[in-house]
Amino acid sequence: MTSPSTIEQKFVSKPNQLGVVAVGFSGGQCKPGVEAAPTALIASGLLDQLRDDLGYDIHHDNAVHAYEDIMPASDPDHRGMKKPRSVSAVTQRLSQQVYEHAKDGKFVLTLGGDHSIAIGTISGTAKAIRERLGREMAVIWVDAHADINTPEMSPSGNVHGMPMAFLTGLAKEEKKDIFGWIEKEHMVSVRKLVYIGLRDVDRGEKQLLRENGIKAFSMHDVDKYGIGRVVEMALAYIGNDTPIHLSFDVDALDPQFAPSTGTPVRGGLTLREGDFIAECVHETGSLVAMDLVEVNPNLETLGASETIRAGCSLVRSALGDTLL
Ligand SMILES: [Mn+2]
Repeated sequence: MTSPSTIEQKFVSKPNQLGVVAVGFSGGQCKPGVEAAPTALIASGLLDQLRDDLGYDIHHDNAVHAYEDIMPASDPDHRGMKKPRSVSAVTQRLSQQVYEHAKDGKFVLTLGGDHSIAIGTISGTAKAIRERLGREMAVIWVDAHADINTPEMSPSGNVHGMPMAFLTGLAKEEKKDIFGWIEKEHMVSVRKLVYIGLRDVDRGEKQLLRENGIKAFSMHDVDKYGIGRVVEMALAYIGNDTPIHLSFDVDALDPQFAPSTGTPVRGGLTLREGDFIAECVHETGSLVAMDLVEVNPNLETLGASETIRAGCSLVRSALGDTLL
């Protein structure tokens, strides 16, 4: 029996239509395997559940995109960034794919892939929401990491640690084939960004968050206030008249619940706390898009299926599944 969400949706004109983009890309970091996540998530029944249990019409091209046709032949480091042209090309294409769904008034679900793909997803929804509704969108970034390093600040050079820097314009690049395609219309204001779950933030990032007054709830805040109050404060900060893009890195969850991910950090959210965030964001009626990233089914033989199950649960919760 299907039980669609009863929440009235404010910013998607076709609330029972779900655009899905499956991104099998791992070039924003160095560990192979994260490109296998969309196939694993879909094989475990995620899209069937969204259709059969939650009543969504799924718009998916039945492809897991690896974007091999647009990979540059040569991709030397630039400003310390690894594989800058590859990540740029993939995210530019992805931006267009997400934009097409969002422009049409559908929810957009993107299955990654490493977190660099958020450059594509968020730029795509931000542009579509500006055009369709004349509004700026907010981003809720649920993650152990802030992913807001500028190339010069980044200790690793992996672009999956930089997406929010490019999306807010804190990092800029002129070269069109290295994120120079990101225009104002693709960007998100630092005032519309909220973090939840942080616990492994680089020195430079801490300074950047402070200097720009970026709203961030770390695990310290979750411990202090409880997840209920944290989510309440996060949503109050965004306000109820702003479309929300939820970018969920599975490493926000404690490794106990999501062990199979590239950069696990102890002391994270429980699965229920993760689901709770997603449920509350759905309840706002303001959600327009969600990313699920950094599930890496190849890293842990034992923990892979658990991590995939956790990922599916987060997506279902964000799309309106309820416990009762
Ligand atoms: Mn991340």
